[in-house]
Amino acid sequence: YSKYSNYIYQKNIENIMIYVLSVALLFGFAVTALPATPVSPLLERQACSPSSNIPAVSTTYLPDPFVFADGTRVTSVDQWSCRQQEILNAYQQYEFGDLPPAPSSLTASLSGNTLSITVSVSGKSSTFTASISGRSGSSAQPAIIAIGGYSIPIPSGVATITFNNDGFAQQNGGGSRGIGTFYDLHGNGHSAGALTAWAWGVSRIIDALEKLGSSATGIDTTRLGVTGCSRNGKGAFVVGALDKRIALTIPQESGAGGAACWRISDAEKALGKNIQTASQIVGENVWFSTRFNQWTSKTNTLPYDHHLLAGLIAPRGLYVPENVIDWLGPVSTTACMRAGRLIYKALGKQQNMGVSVAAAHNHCQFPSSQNSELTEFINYFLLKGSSAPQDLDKSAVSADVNKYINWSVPTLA
Ligand code: MCU
Repeated sequence: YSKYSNYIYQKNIENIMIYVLSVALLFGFAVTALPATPVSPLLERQACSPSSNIPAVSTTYLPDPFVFADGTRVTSVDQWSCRQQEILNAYQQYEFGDLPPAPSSLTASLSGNTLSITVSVSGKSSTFTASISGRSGSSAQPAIIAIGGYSIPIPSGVATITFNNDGFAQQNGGGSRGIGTFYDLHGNGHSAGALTAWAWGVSRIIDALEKLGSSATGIDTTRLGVTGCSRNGKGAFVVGALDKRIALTIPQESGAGGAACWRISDAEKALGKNIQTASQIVGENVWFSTRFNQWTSKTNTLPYDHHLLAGLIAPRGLYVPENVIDWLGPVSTTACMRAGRLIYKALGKQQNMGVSVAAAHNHCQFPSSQNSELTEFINYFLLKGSSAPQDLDKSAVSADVNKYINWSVPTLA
């Protein structure tokens, strides 16, 4: 018995020693295997932790871009980036629905001008395509991603990539919610409205281009623009806001849900204008999350407005061509985008955003009077010309931004 117990005792000691040794080894390994993470990004991440539950407010003024929901003021460019994350959270909470993260798997191939992208999300997989045109020459070119098509003149040297947004998320009246590739992947009850769904799809096009590389695609992904008109202009605006890889956003005649501010449009409606408002738009189509429905009759409670859609893009390139058609809300788009430009001003980059509300012309027929403005933006942001666009703030209607704001503009840069 004693021999046996001694044996067990010995074995126990051995086991304990093996255990201690392996823990020590594992620990040592783990310590040496730890990447030499620089402390600053970690601290930065800790420093920016915006709330994902932004409370409603009550103000007829466009909310102050430069104050966090907790009342802290934005005093630097870094803090602006953090405030942008908070604004993005608010947009998702009230209007867009959730923007899903990048998919777990993505494969891409290019055959002629057809880019095919297969994405998998939680075990579901789907393939969609985008068509590229206008590639020429041997070096990688900039490209403009066209949401459903484009109606601006695009110069040679700039390729176009057409995204079939309707196939990705339908926009065919109030009954078309939850249909298309996005909802096949994420479920037809997903909270994202069509604009957000499209933005997620365009991000996958950019992922695919990055993955294949510029020598295979002929596209330089550091010089991407996005455009679309009217409903697709709302889409272009949201794409630019949700993907920082877009260097130049050109939302054409986007009106309500794009360049117009909900509050100003409601005020204009109260003055008797035939203008599209939040209450009307949510019944017309499925551009937004159903989360937005409960706010449309009280837009003064939104903790953001669409000047902050421009703010999500700032200081990246943004050219906003609009039209004076009543339904688009020319006073609203003019004042709202002027408020957006104040954010660019605070960042010391006012010229990076141009507002141009042109005199009456057919909807989505880009007037030649705007050609030179567009050219300046494309030259600078996509063709890498050396001169920044001239300061651009033009409107065929008068709209005083100071009537709609009660905040001042800090100097952040
Ligand atoms: C300006 O964009 C929309 C507008 O929001 C809708 O109310 C209207 O039905 O269609 C416009 C549009 O997309 O025109 C092509």
